[in-house]
Amino acid sequence: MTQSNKENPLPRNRVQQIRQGIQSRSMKARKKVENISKEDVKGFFYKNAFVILTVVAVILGIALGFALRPYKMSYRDVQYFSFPGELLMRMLQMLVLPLLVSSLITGMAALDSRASGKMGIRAVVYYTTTTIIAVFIGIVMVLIIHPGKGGKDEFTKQEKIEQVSPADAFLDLIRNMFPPNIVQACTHQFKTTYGKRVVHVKITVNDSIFNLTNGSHEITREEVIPVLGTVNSINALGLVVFSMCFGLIIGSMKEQGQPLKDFFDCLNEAIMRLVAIIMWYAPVGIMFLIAGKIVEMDDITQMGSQLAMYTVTVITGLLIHAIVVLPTLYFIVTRKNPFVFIGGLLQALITALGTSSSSATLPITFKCLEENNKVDKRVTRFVLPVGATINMDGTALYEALAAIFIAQVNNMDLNFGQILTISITATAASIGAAGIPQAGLVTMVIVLTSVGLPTDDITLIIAVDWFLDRLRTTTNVLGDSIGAGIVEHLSRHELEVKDAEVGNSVVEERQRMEETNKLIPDYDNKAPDSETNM
Ligand code: 7O9
Repeated sequence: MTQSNKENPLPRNRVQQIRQGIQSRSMKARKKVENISKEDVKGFFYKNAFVILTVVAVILGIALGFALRPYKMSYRDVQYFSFPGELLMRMLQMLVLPLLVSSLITGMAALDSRASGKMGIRAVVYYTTTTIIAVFIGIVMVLIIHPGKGGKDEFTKQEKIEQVSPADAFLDLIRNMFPPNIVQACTHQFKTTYGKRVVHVKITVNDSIFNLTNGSHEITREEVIPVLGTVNSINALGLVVFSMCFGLIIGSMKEQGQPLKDFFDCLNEAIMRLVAIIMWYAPVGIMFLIAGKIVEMDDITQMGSQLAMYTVTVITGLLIHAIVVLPTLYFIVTRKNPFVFIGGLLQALITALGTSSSSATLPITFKCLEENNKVDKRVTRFVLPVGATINMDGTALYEALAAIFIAQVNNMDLNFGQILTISITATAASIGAAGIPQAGLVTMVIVLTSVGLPTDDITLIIAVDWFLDRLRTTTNVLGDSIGAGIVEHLSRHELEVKDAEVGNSVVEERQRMEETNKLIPDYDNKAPDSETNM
């Protein structure tokens, strides 16, 4: 056997065939490489210009930040230095209000109540599932890694944290859902503060034994009472509730509602074009935001080992959620490669990292999803603003994890019931964050008080909060975007049915008609029936 194989391993023509195959393949490959013209390279860079520029900006920002650290800039200088970054934040925030309102109204108006109801249920199921998974990951990570071992002897900072009553925060949330003045809702949120009231109490003393202090006395006592006030910040929850109802009604008004539909459609399109312009400035802004933060931060080498372990735990939890859970969920539902989808979102994710605000990132998230990932506009317009307001996976994971960490540093053992309470309050806190004024700390206080943990210990983790906030925000934005992809896939049948009935967007429709007109110069004279069917 072996001998015959050695003599004649393969017939001669087969060998030739293989040799030719290899030659032709290498020729093709060489041709392909030779054919990559300057235009192709240019095309690649042009198509991915934003992503490349943004990644370069992050690298430059980090390098610049660390290069400037030794100079120990004053607070004032750091503020001047970060000014270009501040400008980016202001520009993005400028667009959020008109974008939120116009996209929600058109998103709701484009669908009938049944289709939007189905889509809404899918979105809500997705939001709750991912938030619960996130909380679960946070709890498991903190229980496994146990970063709070050995008491809190390392910490010195202790400050007073403002106390809020969970009941008042909850009422504020509901109040904010129904703003009495829609113009005020664009600038203010309701917030309960606490005032003091002097109460006069009459006490009648009847001392019959010593007969010294007989008679009635009036005692004045101070009582803490809740006072309704406002704080300066956009009431996203109120605007979302109003815009959704308004859009739904316009949608059901048929022709009568058409002028308003066209108006908001046009407004939305105009804002998106402004976003396209601001995106050119984004890399510069991101670079200065990151560099400024690095210059400003405290010395990391002095961070206590517990705090370092805590940071590592949060990062691991967020990474598991963002790189394993969400992509797997996307793959299971759509059977498409989740990392291609995430690749299209890169710029939004980096902007979230730079700005640490998912609402400021919203305009870029829209652009990435609609243009790179080709997600249907009716879905993004509906799912993204709602997601930015109530879906915060990273925040939920973080709050549950932080609460248990604080219990660990206080050497408190939590039973199953307490852990369950923490998960429920952390989920609720992440959903309600946008409706609770100055949420960051307030929601944390609520989670801690729900199981009787000391709220002053929040100051222990404030030192690393600026950093972890950025990662949380990136996870939040990723969660919203993957949600849009999943909801689109699940709602494709309703969308197709709707497609057959009406066009997608007025502006697009008009563009499409103009293009058709260009292609067929005498369109008016002999437009076939089939082409006018839009
Ligand atoms: C993070 F819909 C919008 F875009 F108009 C909108 C506007 C405002 C949406 C949300 C908000 C808003 O106020 N959000 C908010 C979020 C308010 C308070 C706290 C948070 C939580 O923020 C996250 C965190 O700290 O974990 C994170 N920084 O996703 O922006």
